[in-house]
Amino acid sequence: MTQARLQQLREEIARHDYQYYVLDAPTIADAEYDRLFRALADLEAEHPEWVTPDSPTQRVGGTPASELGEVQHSVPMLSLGNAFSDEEVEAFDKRVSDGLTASGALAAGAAPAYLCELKLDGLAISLRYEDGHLVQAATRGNGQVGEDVTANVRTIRAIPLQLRQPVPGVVEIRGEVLMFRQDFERLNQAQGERGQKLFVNPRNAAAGSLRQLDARITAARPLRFFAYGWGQVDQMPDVRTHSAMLAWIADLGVPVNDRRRVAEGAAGLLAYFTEIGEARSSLAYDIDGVVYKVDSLAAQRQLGFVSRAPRWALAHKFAAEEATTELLGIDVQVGRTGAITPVARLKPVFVGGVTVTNATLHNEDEVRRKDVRIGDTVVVRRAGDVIPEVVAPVPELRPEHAALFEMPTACPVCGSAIERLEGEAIARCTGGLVCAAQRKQALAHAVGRRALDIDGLGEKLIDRLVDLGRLTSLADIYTLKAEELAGLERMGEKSAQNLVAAIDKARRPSLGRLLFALGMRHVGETTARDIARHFGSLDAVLAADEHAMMGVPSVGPVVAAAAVHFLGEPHNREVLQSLLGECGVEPQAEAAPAAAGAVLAGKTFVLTGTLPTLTRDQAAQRIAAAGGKVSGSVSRKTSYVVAGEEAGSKLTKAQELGVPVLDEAGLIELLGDSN
Ligand code: I6G
Repeated sequence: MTQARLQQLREEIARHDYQYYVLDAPTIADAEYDRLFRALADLEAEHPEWVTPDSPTQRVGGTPASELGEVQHSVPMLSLGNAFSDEEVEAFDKRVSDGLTASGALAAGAAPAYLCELKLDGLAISLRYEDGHLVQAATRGNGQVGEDVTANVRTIRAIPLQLRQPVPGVVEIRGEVLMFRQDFERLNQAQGERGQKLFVNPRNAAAGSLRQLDARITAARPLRFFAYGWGQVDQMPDVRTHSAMLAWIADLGVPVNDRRRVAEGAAGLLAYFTEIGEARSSLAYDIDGVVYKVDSLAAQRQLGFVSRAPRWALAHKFAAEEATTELLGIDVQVGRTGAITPVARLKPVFVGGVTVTNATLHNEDEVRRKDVRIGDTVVVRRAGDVIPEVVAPVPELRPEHAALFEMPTACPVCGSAIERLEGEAIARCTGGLVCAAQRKQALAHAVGRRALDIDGLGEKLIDRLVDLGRLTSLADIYTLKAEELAGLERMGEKSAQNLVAAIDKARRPSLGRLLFALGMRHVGETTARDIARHFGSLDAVLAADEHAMMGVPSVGPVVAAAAVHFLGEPHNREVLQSLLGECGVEPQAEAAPAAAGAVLAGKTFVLTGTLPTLTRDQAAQRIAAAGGKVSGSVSRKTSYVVAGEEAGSKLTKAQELGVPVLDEAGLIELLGDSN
């Protein structure tokens, strides 16, 4: 009776592991699972003679090893050919279809079927089951001989100690051990709290955890596993395709990632690659690409191998997002508002599809927190269009001469003092517009699309004109002449004339655009427009004190103080006077908001990702009810992209084109109380 109860508990626990790790659909709470586990452990403590190696209580083994032993793989663990471009994928598909068509295995003109899978960023291992029992686990090693990590792998709850169906003889299952991102964050948090070393990324954490000599340490690490293939299988099931074989492996109780799919021809492969690329940031784990495999096992056999890689499979990789390189120095950069950002000067490294030589270190505290030192080897990340950043140093590679970063006390551009106010993370140059760096960026902001919209006056040209001493304030822009511009490097006569025409057009900006162009702290595009509408004229704006400024519906005390302070500065007053005087700038009254119910008239929106409360249909209906249009694709004409979670390529495109991006709250604010 008690032994029957013991067997029942083991089966119940194995079933819940299967529900959780393979089906991703747990049916009991963690506390209930723990209760079953404790009941089994108690029963086994009473009857040690009934304990078997397959029991879930026996995942963590005895004494630590002195080293990891070697394992000869019965079937070599292969590597995969790589592709980084569409053309390489097309060439792979052509090789496959030509090969199969020539032998008659594929009808002429037909597209081969491929199984597409994720390329998980983990560690390849091989699990050996004999008569359904896990007997050995080994890393890939050099493909022929790997390291024996059986004791460690037994602690991974996603990996069954016993298969769900009895399979006689040997079954070797191959796949990837990895750590989910959230588990990695939690592990690093705990490591930090205990004063232990932090891991650089989930892959390193998984690799470090798996290669422990003491399996008790591995047991405390949240590792996962997904199978993608097999080695020796004594009794193959009756399957004809790779996809059916993976379904069989999942039936045995071993997790197989459910993002796999069968696709046809190069077009199908590239569509899968795009789809996974868009979903990548919302996956729970890191991937570094996708893998395509000819689905028919007979076709795989026919295609065979070239050196140690199958001709029937291809890894299509994303441009690497992380790489290591040497930190040559740390410079500081001055932003538009004087913010000082430490910037890493790097030995050039190819990462995320481009060569990176600089990466942000955000601020002084971040440099300290990450303990990054000049001379270190550092991990650099460039994900999508995000500015490259230094993730962490590699402490093992730290040279003796590695030096700490010191925040300079004077601005490297203008020599003014750098100060950091109490409670602020950011140090600032106190030079204001005396500082050429701040001036350049203030001018670039002023001529931007959402401000004065002066086409042809890009950052490089502004830098040049500031360096020449030709631009000292916004007013100077309006005195630029075609003759002097045409004399500049890479500036033809025609471009110079076009630029002067664009400057002339910018003599009649709306008052809101002019206020936004001034670059007052806390005054964004919408606030600038609200102030313009509220006061009606620049004179009225200039006459306003803080109290009057707070009469603008969207303006609170912080914004009011900043705006009134800025507009009261003698230097800023002078610039405004020049603009209105000799520069001939005539700000135009801000158009009234569209009639109620049509606040979004003339605006085009693109929706992407999942919004927190509105469905896409609801959001589209509300936009339409407010007079706006919803379009499916992003172009320069798009007024706003509304992005939620898992937003994909549309968001990237919006960022590339400089189209404003709103979240749901931003959309609701824009809708106001129109509907
Ligand atoms: O290293 C690999 C990662 C993923 C693989 C692989 C895979 O499929 C999803 N498949 C094979 C056949 C091999 N390596 C050799």
